[in-house]
Amino acid sequence: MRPHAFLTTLLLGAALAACSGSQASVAGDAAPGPATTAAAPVPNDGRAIEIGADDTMKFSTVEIRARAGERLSVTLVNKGVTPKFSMGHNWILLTAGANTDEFLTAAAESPTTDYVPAARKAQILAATKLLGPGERDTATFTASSTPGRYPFLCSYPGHAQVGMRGVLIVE
Ligand SMILES: [Cu+2]
Repeated sequence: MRPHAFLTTLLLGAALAACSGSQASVAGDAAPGPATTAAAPVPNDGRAIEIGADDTMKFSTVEIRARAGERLSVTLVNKGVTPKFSMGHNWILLTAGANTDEFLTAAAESPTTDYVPAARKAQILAATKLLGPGERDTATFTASSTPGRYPFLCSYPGHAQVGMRGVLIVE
């Protein structure tokens, strides 16, 4: 009697373990959904430019040169490992006359829109999404027909201030 009860307990335990195991596997199967979507081909009919970003808060490219009216596809790749909530990166190209300091101040006050200030959207010429580690996103746009210097930056609070900024020079 006792050995039988013991065996039943063992089997019950095994069944529970199998059950929770299968639940974990279901959750695991669901997780790749968004990742698969993110890996889908992005529209990039412009000249491809890849910019890396990582936990050191630097863009791998801080100067881009383009012809007036040239089509560009800028892909930002977050090669860091720190979670997005404390180390997200984006790539935002602004108008030539934009005040970047004021833009960044407004961005820091816009956590609910991934640090993209809604009131200053008119100053944004192109932008990627805010990326977590391992993510990438492409912004395809046509460079201005007006030669000049167009600032770009990461609008995550504090990042542009320590160097995540650069310039698109349209010639
Ligand atoms: Cu950043």
